[in-house]
Amino acid sequence: MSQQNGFNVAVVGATGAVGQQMIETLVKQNFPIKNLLLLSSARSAGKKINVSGQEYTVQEAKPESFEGIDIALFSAGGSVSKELAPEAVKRGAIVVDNTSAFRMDQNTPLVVPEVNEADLHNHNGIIANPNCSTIQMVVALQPIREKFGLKKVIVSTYQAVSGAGAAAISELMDQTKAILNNESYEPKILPVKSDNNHYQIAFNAIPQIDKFQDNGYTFEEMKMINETKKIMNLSDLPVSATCVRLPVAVGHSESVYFEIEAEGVTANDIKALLQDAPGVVLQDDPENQIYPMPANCVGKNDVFVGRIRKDIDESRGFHMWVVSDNLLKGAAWNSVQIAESLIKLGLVK
Ligand code: L14
Repeated sequence: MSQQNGFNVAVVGATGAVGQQMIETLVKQNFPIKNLLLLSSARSAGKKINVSGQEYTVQEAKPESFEGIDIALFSAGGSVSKELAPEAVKRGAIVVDNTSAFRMDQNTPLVVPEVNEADLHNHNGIIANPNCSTIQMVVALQPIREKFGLKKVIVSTYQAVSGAGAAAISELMDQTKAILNNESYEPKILPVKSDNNHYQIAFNAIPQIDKFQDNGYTFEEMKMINETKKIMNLSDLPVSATCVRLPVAVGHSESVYFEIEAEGVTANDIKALLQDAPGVVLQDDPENQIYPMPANCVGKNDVFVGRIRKDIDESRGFHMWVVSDNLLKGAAWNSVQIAESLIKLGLVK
């Protein structure tokens, strides 16, 4: 995969669940790459990765690695981004960072191209890729906000284990097998690897994603709340979230309640709007049992929306069900899409 007039691209965290999808997405999108550099922590350095029939050796990410790099996609954890993203920028690269390290930083745009592509113009070298659950929700909310105004959002999520990385997928698989075979197992990763207690995820539901904050919300919930306001540029929008982990490998689902400003809007009006919305696929036909499900969204870039209906009591309230591949639109595809936008807008040196 080498195009003479392409860009030198680095993927940091190349061996991770998201990094793997970043590489696949670059290939699938036929991204204009001159040279591809695969970077990781020292632990994974030396691994070989096949990209379009060519073998790459993963190298340890160091400040000097970014010499000559035009675009760096980071997904190796917040501490790696905090340390190395500024080093990459110093050496002339533009960074798309898929960790929470810079998302709420005032000088860093937080971008979902369908919602706020123009914010890319304000970048200072780093563009933050939002949290996976937030991305798919704002893609569905933005067209509604533009046409009818948005007054309030309350979301409950049903999130796949792959958000917590490749090790969490293995934990779900191995634990499920163990339980079915009447063998013992010891949860080590979920709900949060670095937290004190680990719980069974197979045949379970865990109401904790990321660590608890002092206000009783988890960090994942606060990410959804704060990032939604920033991406949509609605600092006063009331948003609340409850984030739950399910024994699903890939694909986040969300039950979203929202209230609009306009009066007299019907569920069909919302459906008509989402039918033509960028990045959205409407799957809403209750009569024929058509609605989005994670198993059907795996490997697809779109955000799938269905179950759109009016609240029974609140005339300006609606409910919808939003599903997307958390590793793609929630992570790798949104990052590559940001990189494509940067090129289109002439923002890559
Ligand atoms: O903030 O464990 O980008 O599913 C989103 C997925 C943090 C971890 C982020 C998970 C991540 C989260």
